[in-house]
Amino acid sequence: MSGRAGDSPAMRRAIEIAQRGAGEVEPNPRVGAVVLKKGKVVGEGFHEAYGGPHAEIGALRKGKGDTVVVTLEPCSTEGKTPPCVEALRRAGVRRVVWALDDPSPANGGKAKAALEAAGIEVVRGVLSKEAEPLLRWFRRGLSMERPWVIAKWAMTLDGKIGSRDRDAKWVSGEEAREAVHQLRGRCEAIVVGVGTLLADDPLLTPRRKSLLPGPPLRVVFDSGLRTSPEAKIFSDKTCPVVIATLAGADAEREKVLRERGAEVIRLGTDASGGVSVAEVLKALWGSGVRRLLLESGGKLAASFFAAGAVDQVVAFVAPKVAGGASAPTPVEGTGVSKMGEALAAAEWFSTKVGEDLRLTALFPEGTVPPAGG
Ligand code: AOF
Ligand code: ZN
Repeated sequence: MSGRAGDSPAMRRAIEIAQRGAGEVEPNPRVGAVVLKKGKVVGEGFHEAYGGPHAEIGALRKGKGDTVVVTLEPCSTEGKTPPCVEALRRAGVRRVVWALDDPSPANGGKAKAALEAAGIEVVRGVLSKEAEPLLRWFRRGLSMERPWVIAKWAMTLDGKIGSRDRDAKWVSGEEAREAVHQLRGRCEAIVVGVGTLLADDPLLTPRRKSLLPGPPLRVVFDSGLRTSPEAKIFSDKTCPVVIATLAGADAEREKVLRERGAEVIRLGTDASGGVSVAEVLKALWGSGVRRLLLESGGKLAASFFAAGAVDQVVAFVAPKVAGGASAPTPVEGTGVSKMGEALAAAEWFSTKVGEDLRLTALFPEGTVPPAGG
């Protein structure tokens, strides 16, 4: 039941490597794990991607030992991956040490009894204060009862998502576009507005193997049911199409789109007369969508920001300048009147993807423009 001298240094290391999942795992927790054999580190792992293997599994793949030190209580139920408690037992681990109990109703407080029943010693609460920031966005995700929303765009160095003629093929390079396919495979829904659908006619499927059990939903915000029955999205039957429209939309057009395989849902309006972002998110949450990728133009993105519904931005920045006062930008709408009112990220980081920069920002709950602005 008691801690050992090596537990704290190993936990410090687990906390450090857990942070490498930042921007990749939300709203899942950032989790790091270290495997010890007779006090020596033989394996390390972290939760690398939403839907991907958990930290303990990655660490045990690197090396087998007698003790696993992990930042979070291991999961004991089957999620997107099999339960870690079971994997720890099968790996012959004798002691499991963790910092924080899992705050989720599914897994919280269940591991201790399960591990002890298998004869495994459990130590809880090691460096819990230091590990707490790893759960910041996870706790937020658990409390908000709507999907985690990632707004993604590709822009030029001068902040344009297309030319003055709205030509957007291509702003970013091939590697960045590849990264977007990967991101699509790590979200349960991909969202666009009908404007983007008509202009670009995207397929919106992940062209890479997904980490998730099912295909993502493709969701179109379309208040006037302008979606063309000939749109490319209907040529792929593997990812369902959901069209979110308003109560008064044309019944005949709905029938045509249904015949093409779409599910049409009728919802209320937001302040600007479009389909309510909050209502769409509520409906998608009800169908099990936990993480959503918004690939819209600036108008719909502005509606999401105005609804306080953007948790993360993934922006690819290409080293080129398009210019043009009328060229489209990622977030339109009214915007703030004073720079001091701009929505500030709580965390952000950058990586190089091919020629482009990938910027990831995580946002506290907040709106653009601020309420009444
Ligand atoms: C662990 N180790 O590395 C993580 C855990 O979305 P899923 O199916 O991957 O499951 C996520 C749930 O598992 C999450 O809600 C949390 O309870 C736990 N996360 N658990 O043992 C990990 N990421
Ligand atoms: Zn797990």
